[in-house]
Amino acid sequence: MESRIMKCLSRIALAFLMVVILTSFRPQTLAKPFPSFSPEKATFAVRFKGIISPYRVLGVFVLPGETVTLEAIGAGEQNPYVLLTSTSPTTWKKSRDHFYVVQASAGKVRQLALNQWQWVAPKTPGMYPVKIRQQRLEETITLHMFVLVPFSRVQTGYLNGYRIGSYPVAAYKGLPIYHPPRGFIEVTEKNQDTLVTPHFTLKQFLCKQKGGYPKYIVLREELLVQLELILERVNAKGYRADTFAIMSGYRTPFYNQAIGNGKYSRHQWGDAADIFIDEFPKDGIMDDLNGDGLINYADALLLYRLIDEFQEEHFEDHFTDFTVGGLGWYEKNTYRGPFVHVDVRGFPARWGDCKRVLRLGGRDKNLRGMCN
Ligand SMILES: [Ca+2]
Ligand SMILES: [Ca+2]
Ligand SMILES: [Zn+2]
Repeated sequence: MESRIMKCLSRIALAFLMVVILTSFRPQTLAKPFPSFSPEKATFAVRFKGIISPYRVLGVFVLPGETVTLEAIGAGEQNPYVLLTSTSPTTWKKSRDHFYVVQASAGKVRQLALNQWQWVAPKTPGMYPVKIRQQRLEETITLHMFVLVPFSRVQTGYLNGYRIGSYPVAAYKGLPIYHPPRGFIEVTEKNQDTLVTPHFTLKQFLCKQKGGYPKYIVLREELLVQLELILERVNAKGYRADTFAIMSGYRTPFYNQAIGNGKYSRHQWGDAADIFIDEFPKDGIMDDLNGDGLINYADALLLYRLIDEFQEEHFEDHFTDFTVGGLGWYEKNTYRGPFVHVDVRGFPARWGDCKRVLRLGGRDKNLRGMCN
């Protein structure tokens, strides 16, 4: 009797075990394949204002009437490129062959040489797309030319009703990058989703201060290129991300002061971003990058190290302008998760949130090395 019950029980147990085994070995074919990351680079690059960018889309910031020299480089100088300009993406003006023929409605274009043009920005602030097209390869780089509202339009700390505050009167160590910015990008509800690189929109850099549209921000092209380069690196290292979550991009001096930040914070000049990876899950805080079940300084430190390593490697090459700057990591607090600050101030600076981590009892061996 007892042995029959035992036999029956063991049969049930065996059946249960089979079910467990079968379900755990179920083929994973139902999972949606995750699309791989594309850096969205063209096979050529555009050079302007001393910046080189291969990205298919890039925001460029110019003053009303400013003259910019644009040059297509890289994919063989003999390849003829054409320049297309427009007031809106539906009214492209195009040249007949590699020589610019049609005068564009937005701004003035003059061909300087093969694959080199001079573009004079319109007088009215706004966004004017300019495309450089390689006819044979059918490849295009689109520059989103933002004509800025000049800095002189700020009156008693306000620009068109939006509070800016005041920039430091004395530049830090007399460095030109700490002079007040030349102008502001006008951000409206309509244009805020404009791409400034293939993986970042204007909206991501908005200051977190209260107030309606239009809002105004400052951005530097060097930061944009830097963020794309880091994003590509992060994906190459196996951390799949379509963009970075930007906790803080541009900050008006008014806002920067209100949150008690340093007088010379690079966020006020539009070349700093506080970033984290937020993909799995997309919940507004840093992901568990190192997979230890916790979301804390160690994940920020992992991202910090990826960027630091990348910047080290590129210190001497032509990306120098984009890769020399500030880098800092931060532990989470009551209000937000861990993150990394990155900027392109032009000289190196490194810091970490050691005090908070050590106070919380961090026992990371690497961390002790970093925090000595
Ligand atoms: Ca997350
Ligand atoms: Ca973690
Ligand atoms: Zn920051």
